[in-house]
Amino acid sequence: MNIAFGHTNMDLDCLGSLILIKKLFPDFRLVRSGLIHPAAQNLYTFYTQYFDFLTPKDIKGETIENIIIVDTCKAERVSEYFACIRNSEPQIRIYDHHHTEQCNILGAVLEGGKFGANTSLLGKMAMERGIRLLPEEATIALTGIYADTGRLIFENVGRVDFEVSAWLMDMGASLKLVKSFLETIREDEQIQILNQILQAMKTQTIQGHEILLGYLELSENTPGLAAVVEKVMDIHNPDACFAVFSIPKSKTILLIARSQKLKIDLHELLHVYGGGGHQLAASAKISGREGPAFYEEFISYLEQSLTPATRAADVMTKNVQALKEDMSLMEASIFFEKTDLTGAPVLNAEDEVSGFISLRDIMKGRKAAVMNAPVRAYMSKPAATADSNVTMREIERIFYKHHIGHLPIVEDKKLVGIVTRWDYLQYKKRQTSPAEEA
Ligand SMILES: [Mn+2]
Repeated sequence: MNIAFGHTNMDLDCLGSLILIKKLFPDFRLVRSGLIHPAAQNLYTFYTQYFDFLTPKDIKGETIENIIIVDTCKAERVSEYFACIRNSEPQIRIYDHHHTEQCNILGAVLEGGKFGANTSLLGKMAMERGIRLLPEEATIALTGIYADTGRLIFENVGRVDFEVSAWLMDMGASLKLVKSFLETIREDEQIQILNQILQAMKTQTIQGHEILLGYLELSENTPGLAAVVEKVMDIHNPDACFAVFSIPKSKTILLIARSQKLKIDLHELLHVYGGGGHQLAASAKISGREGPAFYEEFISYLEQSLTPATRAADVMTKNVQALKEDMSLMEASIFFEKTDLTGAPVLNAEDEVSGFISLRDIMKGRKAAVMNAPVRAYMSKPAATADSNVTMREIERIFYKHHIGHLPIVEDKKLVGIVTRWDYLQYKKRQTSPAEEA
């Protein structure tokens, strides 16, 4: 007998992968986990018949020749199946997109790669082999891709995720159904917890990062807490969010974390608490601790462990060229032509930044035919400035508030640098995309 399965607590990407395994390897039977992730429950209920699952019990006593594992390469995440496989020495093949993880399933042949979703890895194979899908199967697979890629926007997304998604649309996938299966908050309980945690959350600046922190006691463990925390992220848009749920009855603490910056590496941070996940999303379960004491300890742990946020001094261009207030518009115009700049800070007689002049301001002077007028008369003033200690968050706010594209950086009233909109966008790109691996 040949069998295929995914990790325990099957999620949407796991189900998407399995439906494609069924098409790619028709002589393999799918085995279901005893646990279905709450986010996948709805899709599973509607489409069970398309998987034709066996349970781990069904394979007890069978001789297993071949095994395919999807969406994990960790032995501890497939132990429920192996507990039922005896008297067999099967060949094991793994299709897993967690390419940075170390495989610990002995003797297995691993096929992986950089895919936002595991379903995309198998979808690419199916696409290349010219396999056709039923619309329902295409919907299941596309839901898997959308779920694991945050609807094709996460940092792990690559071109191939889009290609496979387009192919699934051709196969008749329904975006309406995909959307309905992705609704993560649908239980009254979840909505209640969302309201409570929103009340409890407060923003704290730690090492220059805007951190949202919250503590909530629950009477029992409730499924779908991660989805609740993701909603909170959407609403508040902090650099990172840490929600501590305490269940006093069982002396358990659930710590759920989400980050928008690689500088706040959650995988690294939650490691000490035995947590799992990746850099931007992780969680940990802590047993035998009192909630309030743990929460307090965790905040001071964050204060000590977070890498300081990027500041103006880290990204600014130094040696900025500036203009003088009493220069004429004509001289300024020549300066812009020579330097290819579109704007520059203006200094007064004391060499302090007193305004900012752009090419557009000079055009106004040209229209009015007053090119002999001093820069002072056409510059915008006072110029928005900031010191070199301001964080990128604060710079973002200044840009939005004043609708400007250049921010002169000043120390002791003297110009020391400039941060442009371009610098800011480059920084934003960097903070969620890790450098390409060799
Ligand atoms: Mn996955």
